Amino acid sequence: MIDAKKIRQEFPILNQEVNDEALVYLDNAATTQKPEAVLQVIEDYYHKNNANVHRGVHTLAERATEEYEAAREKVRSFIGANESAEVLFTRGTTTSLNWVAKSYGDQFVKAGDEIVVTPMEHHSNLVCWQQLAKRKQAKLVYLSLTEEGFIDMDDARKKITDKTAIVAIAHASNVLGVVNPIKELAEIVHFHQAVIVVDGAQAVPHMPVDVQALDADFYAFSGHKMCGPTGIGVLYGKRPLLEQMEPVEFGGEMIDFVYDKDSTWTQLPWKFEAGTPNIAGGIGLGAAIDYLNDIGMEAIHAHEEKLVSYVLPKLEAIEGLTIYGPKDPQKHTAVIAFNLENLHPHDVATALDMEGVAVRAGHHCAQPLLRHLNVAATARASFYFYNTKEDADRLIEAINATKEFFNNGTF
Ligand code: C6P
Repeated sequence: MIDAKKIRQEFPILNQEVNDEALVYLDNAATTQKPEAVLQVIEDYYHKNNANVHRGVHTLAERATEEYEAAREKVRSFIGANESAEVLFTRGTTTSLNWVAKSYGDQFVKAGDEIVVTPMEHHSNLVCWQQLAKRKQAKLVYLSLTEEGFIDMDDARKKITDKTAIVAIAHASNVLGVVNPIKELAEIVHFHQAVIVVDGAQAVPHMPVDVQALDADFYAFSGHKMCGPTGIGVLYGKRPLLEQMEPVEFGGEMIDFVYDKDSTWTQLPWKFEAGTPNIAGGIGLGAAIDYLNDIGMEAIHAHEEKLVSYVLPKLEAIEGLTIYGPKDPQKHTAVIAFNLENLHPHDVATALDMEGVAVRAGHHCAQPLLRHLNVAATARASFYFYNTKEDADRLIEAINATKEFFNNGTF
């Protein structure tokens, strides 16, 4: 069991006041905070080992390379990949998904093929497929959602066909708080000889993920949403697919031989990683994985489930508050999008900030989903393992104070 009160002491940023109130950070779906242990590893790297990787023979270059490649191995083990060659470091989920669309998509998708997505996709897992469909005269097909926001699997079975080339889908939604049945979908997708690309940005930080058990062909996520630094992310791909694919970027690090008119590529995973990589970022992500492993992903998941079971009914009990996504706490991740009747979510988020409670408001980079929900924007509270029951209480109190303020003009 997690002692969140103790754990949060390890996050220096959480120990501050905002607008004269103790900070309650509930914007973890946007980015998470970083524990001292991760900050220390990054600082140590720059203090002691900074050098370029894979090139030098001197001691610092060897140390930097060793640390960076050790981080790749940590990622491999964390997501259950078969080998570290299948783990590509990228700038984040967005870059990872763009690489698949640009490389695999441009090579293997043909005119008339279908690319299947859902209305709940983040723009990062949608716009690159729209662009690919345009480049290739392929068709974008949307799966239907149930009332509560789950994928309608009967519809999925009808829409994923022999015409399907790619199914691109979020593992967990950044708005609805649903987890999609990736393994079940992968079976359908593979029956039709297509590939499944999974956007794991909101899943990997919050639950144990095993890419082989899911049978995902590609799986993308970001370091900054799991206690790591910004500017580093991962694209997992099955070796036979990555082997066939052309790199997206060209330059140093990724070549084997450079002739006057043409070049050959080095082996996986470096074939895709042109230029000096985000070395400190990779090492920082490795440290974040060590940190999460020490706590345990099962324990993190269980703690978040407990928080949701505690806070969701309290939110539901607030008059005039609408929650988007499933009402059953067992089926809802720790991302809770909501609106207050007659109030703009930006006003709600600003009022909550005055109470020291940080939430996000807007379209959450999911405009098609918000159109589907028939709203222009929502407020969104998103919890992580360092959030406490008291944080949840502060959210409820702040929402009630917000209602009071807008109704009666006083806090
Ligand atoms: N969602 C949010 O507040 P990047 O920016 O590349 O690290 O991650 C993009 C991304 C992709 N997929 C999903 C499901 C996501 O939630 C995100 C990032 C943040 O919801 C910032 S918009």
